[in-house]
Order: sequence, then C-alpha cells, then structure tokens
Amino acid sequence: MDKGRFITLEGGEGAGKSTLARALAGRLGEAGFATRTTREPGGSPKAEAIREMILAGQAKDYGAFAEALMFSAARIDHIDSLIRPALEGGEWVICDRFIDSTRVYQGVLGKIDPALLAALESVTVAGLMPDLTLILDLDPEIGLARAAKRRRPGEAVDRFEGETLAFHRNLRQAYRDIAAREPRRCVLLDATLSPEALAEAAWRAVGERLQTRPEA
Ligand code: T5A
Repeated sequence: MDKGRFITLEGGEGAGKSTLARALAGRLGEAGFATRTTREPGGSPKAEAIREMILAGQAKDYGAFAEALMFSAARIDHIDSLIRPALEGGEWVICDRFIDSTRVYQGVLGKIDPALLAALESVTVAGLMPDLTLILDLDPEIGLARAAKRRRPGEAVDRFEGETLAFHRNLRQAYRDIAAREPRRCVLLDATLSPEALAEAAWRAVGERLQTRPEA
C-alpha cells in the first residue's frame, strides 16, 4: 500500500486554518483519497490534555523553552498514536499547526536558541516532516477580529491570543521568513481570500506539489 501524504496548515490566529482543513479534506475525499484531519496542540487524548494546560497559560511562567517542551511532548504522542499510523495505512493527514508553530511562537518570539530548538524538533519528529506546508498569510488585526467574533459570550482569550499586536505582527513575519527559506516544502497563501477562493488556491498548490491524480 502507498504511504499517505502529510499536509500541515500554519499561520496566525484566526487565519482560517481549521476552515481550510475541512475544505481540503472534502476535496481529497471527493478525489478518492482516505483523509484524516487533526490539530496541534492536541490530536490524541494525551496531547489534548497537554493542550488544555498550555492554552490555560499554566506553563507560561516557566518560560518559552518549557512551553516548547510541552508542545513537543504532545507532538510525540500525536505522531506516535495518530499521524504515523495513519500515513503508514495510506491516509492523507491534514494537520492544523505543526513544527512551524513551535519554531515561530516559541523559537522566534520566545527567543529560544535556534540550535537548541532545532535539536528538540529533530528528536520530537524523528524524521517525520510535512510533505507540504500551507502558510496562511493574514494581517493579524483581521485574524484576531475573526477569532474574537467566533468566541462564545464569556469565553476568555487563550494564552497566545492575549499577546500584543506587535507579537502577532512579528509572528506573521516569522512565518513569511520560513516560507521564503523553505520554498520546496512551504506555500504562502493569501488568507484575505474568501473561504471558497482560499480552498481553491490551496487545492491548486496540493495538485502542483503532490500527486493528486492517479498515474497515467
Ligand atoms: N501554538 C501551537 C504554539 O505556540 N506552539 C505550537 O507548537 C503549537 C502547535 C493553538 C495555540 O497554540 C499556539 C498557537 C495558538 O495560539 P488554537 O485555538 O488551535 O490554539 O488556535 P488557532 O490554531 O489559531 O486556531 P483558530 O481557530 O483561532 O484559527 P483558525 O483555525 O486559523 O481559523 P478558523 O478556520 O477557525 O476561522 C476563524 C474564523 O474566521 C472565519 C471562520 O468562519 C471563523 O469564524 N473564517 C474566515 N473568514 C473570512 N475569510 C476566510 N477565508 C475565513 N476562514 C475562516
């Protein structure tokens, strides 16, 4: 059986990653591919438990490296229990956030030594890299407004949504830098597009980079 493909979606808060994940999964399903959507932090019961702790801000006081360790612990369980088995079973996995979120949020913004973070990433993923990463590029003021609009009455902002606008602007730039540095893996998409137009652009990128048609 052919191995599946691993697609990750990245970008700032409210950029439209979850919405795009659903649309892409729908298109891949229509094209006849077994597809699974998942997310980080989380995606497996143990990783979801770690997600709750991090997003409630429980690791914040320990610093960016401790947070990176917690995201990595969650990622190891997610890879071992869901991502790798699904790929080996021939499924296409679409993951809402993955290594680039740690590189950007903890690495660049948390000012962790790049060599240290690279070593942690290497141990964590143990050779598993995305086949394609779609980075949703959006002015953070628009993304944060979208995220705020979706929030239920009385629901608090999470650990990272509560950061300053300057933080979110730097985050956008850090994602753009990754896209420029790794053009073979990453495609930058304009997230101001409507959900339908964005899904179309993403589908084109998937078709160009990965084999979505049976070989003739
Ligand atoms: N984090 C995560 C780290 O710091 N390090 C790590 O290693 C990892 C893995 C996760 C947080 O953890 C941090 C990053 C994050 O701060 P989360 O709740 O999963 O927290 O946050 P997000 O991933 O940012 O998820 P969001 O749900 O906030 O944003 P999405 O998924 O990008 O956006 P989505 O699709 O839910 O859409 C948001 C709203 O916008 C509308 C939707 O209908 C929805 O109302 N929308 C659009 N509107 C206009 N045009 C479009 N194209 C739209 N697409 C969606």
